[in-house]
Amino acid sequence: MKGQIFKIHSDFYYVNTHEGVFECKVREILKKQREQIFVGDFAELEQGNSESKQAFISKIHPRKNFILKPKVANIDRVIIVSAIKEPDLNFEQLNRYLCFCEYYKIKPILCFNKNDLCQNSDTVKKIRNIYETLDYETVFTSALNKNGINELENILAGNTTVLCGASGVGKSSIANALNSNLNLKTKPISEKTGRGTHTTRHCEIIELEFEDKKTARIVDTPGFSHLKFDFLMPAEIGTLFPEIHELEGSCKFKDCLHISETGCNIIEHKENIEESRYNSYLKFVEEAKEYKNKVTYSGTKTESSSKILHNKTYTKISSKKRAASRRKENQDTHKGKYDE
Ligand SMILES: Nc1nc2c(ncn2[C@@H]2O[C@H](COP(=O)(O)OP(=O)(O)OP(=O)(O)O)[C@@H](O)[C@H]2O)c(=O)[nH]1
Ligand SMILES: [Mg+2]
Ligand SMILES: [Zn+2]
Repeated sequence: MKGQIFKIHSDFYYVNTHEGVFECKVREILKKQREQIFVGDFAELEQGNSESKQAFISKIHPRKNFILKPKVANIDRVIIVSAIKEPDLNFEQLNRYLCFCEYYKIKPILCFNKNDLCQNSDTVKKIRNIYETLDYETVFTSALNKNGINELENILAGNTTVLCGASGVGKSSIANALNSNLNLKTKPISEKTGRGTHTTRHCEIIELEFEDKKTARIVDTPGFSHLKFDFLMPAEIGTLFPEIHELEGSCKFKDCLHISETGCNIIEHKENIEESRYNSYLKFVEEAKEYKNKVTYSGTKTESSSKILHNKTYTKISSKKRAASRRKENQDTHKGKYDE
């Protein structure tokens, strides 16, 4: 019997099937293979007793796609939820989530929540100026007074969409605004730190049906703040910023990092790249440099170490070969834009 995992609580996996919901454990063999299991995975179930709603997961079907933070598989889009205020909008954090979507090739939608707290502010102008110019789809919402929730329904309809974003920005509140029967737990941000309190602890797929009978699936997730670009080479970071990527082909050096190199086309067109975007770019390049330092030239062909992160395996090979293969990959990265 096949089903889809919609919730994981410690050792228990909750699976939706044609015969209803099953509470499952995982077969030892899968655990031994160290197979990671994600919410959204399609699983093969073995039922011990035909009366019972308990079963074992014996196989995980190949994934269409996945993201690692939060761990979710087989999704159509990611909505990056930010609060315009309370907590203050963190542009670097937003760019991080955006670049992760670019990396995973999953279409991002930017949701700016709590717009009841502040309209037409400098922050809102800055948001419009940066992200609408870059052609990212944006929506302004208030989970509190339901402003923008209809527009959000239209964006969600027919898709499985993950709600990502820092703790306290209002992901669960938005889900509750989409369906008032949900009653997901929400909690005010801490007065002391001004940050969220990590209220949601698990990812969960939630089925929605709107008044016009359209349906959608969303995944509520815990807020994450520890995303780092410590698994890419520095020269790959530019591919994650569309406004940099479209210019970097004309830099004099193919491995140009667009920091202070001669003949850099990005530096030449600096006015085309918004300052906070460029600062985020520089920060991510620094993180990637730390990674590069870890996997520098080992000098032998016996590949002594490799690192499996995200869906890539990096092996210690000569920097010359690495540069060549990265170049090819950079060219490939934006071929299909998002795999929808
Ligand atoms: N004024 C206002 N407050 C909101 C809005 N959306 C959410 N909040 C409040 O913000 C706080 C945090 O909301 P949550 O929905 O718990 O945030 P979350 O993103 O799910 O947080 P985690 O589960 O910790 O990741 C709660 O007190 C909500 O009532 C909004 O649109 N306007
Ligand atoms: Mg929550
Ligand atoms: Zn350059």
